[in-house]
Amino acid sequence: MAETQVAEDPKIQFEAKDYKSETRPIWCPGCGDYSVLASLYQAFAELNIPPHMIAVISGIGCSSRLPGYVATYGFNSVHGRILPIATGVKMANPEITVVGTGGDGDGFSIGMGHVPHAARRNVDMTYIVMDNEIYGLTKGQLSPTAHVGDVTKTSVYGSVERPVEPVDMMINVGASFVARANAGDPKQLGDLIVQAIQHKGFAFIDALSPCRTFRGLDQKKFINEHTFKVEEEEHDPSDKQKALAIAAREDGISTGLLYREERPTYDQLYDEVRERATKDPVPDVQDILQRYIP
Ligand SMILES: Cc1ncc(C[n+]2csc(CCOP(=O)(O)OP(=O)(O)O)c2C)c(N)n1
Ligand code: SF4
Repeated sequence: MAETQVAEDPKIQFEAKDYKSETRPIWCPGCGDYSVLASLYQAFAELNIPPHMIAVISGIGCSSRLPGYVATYGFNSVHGRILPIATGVKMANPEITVVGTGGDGDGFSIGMGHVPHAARRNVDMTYIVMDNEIYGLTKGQLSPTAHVGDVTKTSVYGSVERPVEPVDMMINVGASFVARANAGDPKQLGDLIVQAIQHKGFAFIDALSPCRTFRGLDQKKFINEHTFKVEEEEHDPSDKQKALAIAAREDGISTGLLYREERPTYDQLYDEVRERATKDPVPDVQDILQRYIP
């Protein structure tokens, strides 16, 4: 299995600024996505991964602009298609550190069909959802992670829809690393991204990232006031039932590493298949055709 790549020359120590592209972010002032970007730079530097060994893949949305702001390989795909593209990149070159970054709408609405498959296959990648519970880029429509009663441009009398709970869902569909973070706490988020990239398998981080423009100041305040860290509760991330229980607690929003398990990754399993297949004799096409010719 491929190890996370570190700088080939041990004397080279990359710094956060080495991952900054020349494009300046155009997110609104106060958008939580700035913190996610800063934490990502920090995590890459801490792991000392050469920029040419990283691919950041996104869909469409404010949050999906992120690959343009990192000086690594990147791909800005169509709305909701982060995970199939990221899977392809990883399978084509398992040495690459693959990071998917996008919004809650991108991942859990139009892209939802891809989520369980990447998770159950245990594709070795990190998927960070910048969860603002709204569609930012298209100006404030209802997102699947919005709460019952939320007033948005498309739910003017309050949402009546039961929300998707990203963390519970990810544990249940087979993600082998599941975390939640307050984007406004770059230390916590940066540490979690480091652990997610080091994890061999599908690592998901629900980054609570306020949308200043369409959610106002209240969202940031709410996140800061209601989140608590699971480390403070001596949580055991290998216990699935406890992870689900702490994720569902109603007295606060748990953040930190909620669940982790070790199991073979998709590219590792495919390597084994490839090895077995190459040992088999190459079948003769004519022989095969003869079987179907009366
Ligand atoms: C196939 C398709 N459908 C719809 C759109 C319009 N669209 C672009 S971004 C977006 C939602 C963005 O919301 P989210 O993914 O939560 O990201 P945010 O902007 O909040 O970061 C939508 C519906 C599109 N670009 N392509
Ligand atoms: S609209 Fe919201 S999500 Fe988009 S850049 Fe502005 S604050 Fe961020």
